[in-house]
Amino acid sequence: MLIKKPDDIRPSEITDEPVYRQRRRLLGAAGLALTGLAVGGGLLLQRRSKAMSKTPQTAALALPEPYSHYPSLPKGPFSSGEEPTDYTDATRYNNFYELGSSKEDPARNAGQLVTHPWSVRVEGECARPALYTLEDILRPHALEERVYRLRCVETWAAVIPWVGFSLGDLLKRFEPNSHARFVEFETLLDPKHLRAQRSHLLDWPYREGLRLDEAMHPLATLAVGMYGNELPNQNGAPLRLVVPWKYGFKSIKSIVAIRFLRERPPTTWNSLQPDEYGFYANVNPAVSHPRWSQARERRLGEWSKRETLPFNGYAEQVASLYAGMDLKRDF
Ligand SMILES: Nc1nc2c(c(=O)[nH]1)N[C@H]1C(S)=C(S)[C@@H](COP(=O)(O)O)O[C@H]1N2
Ligand SMILES: [Mo]
Repeated sequence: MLIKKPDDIRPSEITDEPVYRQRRRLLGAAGLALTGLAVGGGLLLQRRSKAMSKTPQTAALALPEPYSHYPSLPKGPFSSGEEPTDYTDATRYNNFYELGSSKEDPARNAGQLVTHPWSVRVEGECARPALYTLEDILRPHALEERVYRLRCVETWAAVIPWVGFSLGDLLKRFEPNSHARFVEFETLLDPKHLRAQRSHLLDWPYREGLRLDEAMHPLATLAVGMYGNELPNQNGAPLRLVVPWKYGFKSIKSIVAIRFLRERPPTTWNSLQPDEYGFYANVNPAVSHPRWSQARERRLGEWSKRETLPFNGYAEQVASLYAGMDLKRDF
């Protein structure tokens, strides 16, 4: 045979070292799955090993070593002491539909997201609406490392060391008035570069929203980085929301607009399928998604499932925000 079958090419010939090691790990785990130790991991496993095998040709942007940019930041409030998810997993297995709909697309297409220059439009019920440059937005805020659990509604989960600050500290600077009851966020609309936005995959731009009191909670974070570096494009550079007690789709990426509103805004996933994706989207093991139970979850890089905790383990901090609400109805 003149042509090598892909299987005959050793991964070390075609991949950089961290990817090679990662792939080895996945293949090792595949062995475990076949012996039945990782029941139910099939789909995730398949998707991930596919992602890894495509990585050599497709890793559009190289990532710096962890902690190259922010070598040591003070730990922020409520940081988890749990082991963070592998940096490679957190940056190669993503949801960011603007960069494609499969888990490996965002890393592969990361170069489509143009983040310089960046500005954020602030509008609505506040004293200081304006177009702010990213520098204006960030200047007064001291950055912290906030290690938070992330739980996707699809039942995969992670522990991410974010670099950021409290969303509420930024929102206060715009002086919301007494009519402001909700905050809406919008992602960049740029179909010229973000090719997926030329399709009707979602009703672009991606939109999310919070009640103002949720947004002011100190756990609600604006992130500019992770793992001691600036945010990789696939994770929502240059500025994204992190709401750790809610399903991941609330944590909107690459924010270009913040709007203070009197009424609850329509949001992307809730408008698309209101019976599947609630506006509140608080992590709740007792309320199943129509297609999957939310009782358990699987962390990236792990093969056994964990119990899902109410509010993703942040009930002590946030449950009081929902006092008197029926969380089965207002999910
Ligand atoms: N603009 C935008 N933001 C988004 C998404 C998206 O498709 N577009 N996906 C969401 C979903 S479903 C999840 S689980 C998280 C994933 O974040 P991560 O890829 O950094 O882990 O981003 C959220 N933010
Ligand atoms: Mo998600």
